[in-house]
Amino acid sequence: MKTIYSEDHRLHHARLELIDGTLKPAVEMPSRADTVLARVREVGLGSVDTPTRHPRTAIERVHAPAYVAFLEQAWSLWTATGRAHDALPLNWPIRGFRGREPEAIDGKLSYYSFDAGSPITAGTWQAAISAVDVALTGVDVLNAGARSVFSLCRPPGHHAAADYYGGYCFLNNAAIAAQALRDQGAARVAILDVDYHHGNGTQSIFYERSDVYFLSIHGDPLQEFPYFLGYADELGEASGQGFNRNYPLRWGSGFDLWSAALKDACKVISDYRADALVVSLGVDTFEKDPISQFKLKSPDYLEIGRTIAALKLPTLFAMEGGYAVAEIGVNAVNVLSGFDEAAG
Ligand code: SP5
Ligand code: ZN
Repeated sequence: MKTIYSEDHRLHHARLELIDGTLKPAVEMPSRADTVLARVREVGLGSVDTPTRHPRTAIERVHAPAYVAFLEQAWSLWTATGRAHDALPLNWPIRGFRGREPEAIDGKLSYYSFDAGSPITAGTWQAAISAVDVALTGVDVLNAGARSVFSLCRPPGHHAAADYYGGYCFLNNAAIAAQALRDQGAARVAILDVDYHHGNGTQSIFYERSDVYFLSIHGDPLQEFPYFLGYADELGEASGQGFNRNYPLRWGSGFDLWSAALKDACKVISDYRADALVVSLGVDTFEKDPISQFKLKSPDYLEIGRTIAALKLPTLFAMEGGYAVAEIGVNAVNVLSGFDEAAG
């Protein structure tokens, strides 16, 4: 399968993130994508292509224009107040607060985010739109007739909703790709999110729609970030009732429980008769992931790829999380190799 990759991911390079009550070197770092790309080349997965620029309208099919404009301007507004280090919000409008957008950049950061662990840097906007181009070029490859494509997106996207960022995500690459597939002819699209964390952004974007079915296997929100979404009883609302599925699993879960969830999810996707599949491919389910609590082993990722291939759908893999940098390449590419092997 072809890989789509842009060097522009490097422009997003956060120094520190707030985690565990302290500022630590950011785990979502450029070397993650380098390791995955190196492994793609090492195993000879297929050609590596540069993305083409796509119009901003494709982003605004998913994200609020005011939010996109905020992301574009955030760094210049932040530095205009005399700061040269990465930007982080500090507080949020919890119960009883007003929901009005502030004028001050510090207030805007709060207004458009849900966590203090996702720094905005000088190059975040450029990197984020390049990741969207990586995803949308993947859509072009599928529409040209390919069985599958790997969009090596960075920064990741699945925590980003229509008008807020968080969880290291700014623009929702997978959601934008799914919407583009719909706009270019697919009647029904399924998004299967296998990242360790719940894809709260993607879920919220499609929660009231029946044309995009979102399914996610992830750490139980009672125990794990993002805590406030991802329960099994979230089944969609309005027209989207019955078109959302969550598989929360407890800390310590291994591939037995995980693969049972995957098989159920694949049955749901098959019954939905999707025309195309987007996989939010996070490999932070790995046993040695530094911020996660599942116990998947490297060979398990081959099996995940084979199982997904059995759906026999045009499939776009969009890179999400995975922070065990030494193994992220082997694990992510194992999914793709397992898919290719089974797809023939
Ligand atoms: C795309 C993606 O995988 N985003 C993940 C963002 C997670 N950020 C916060 C994680 C906080 C979890 N607490 C870890 C405690 C480790 N001792
Ligand atoms: Zn994750």
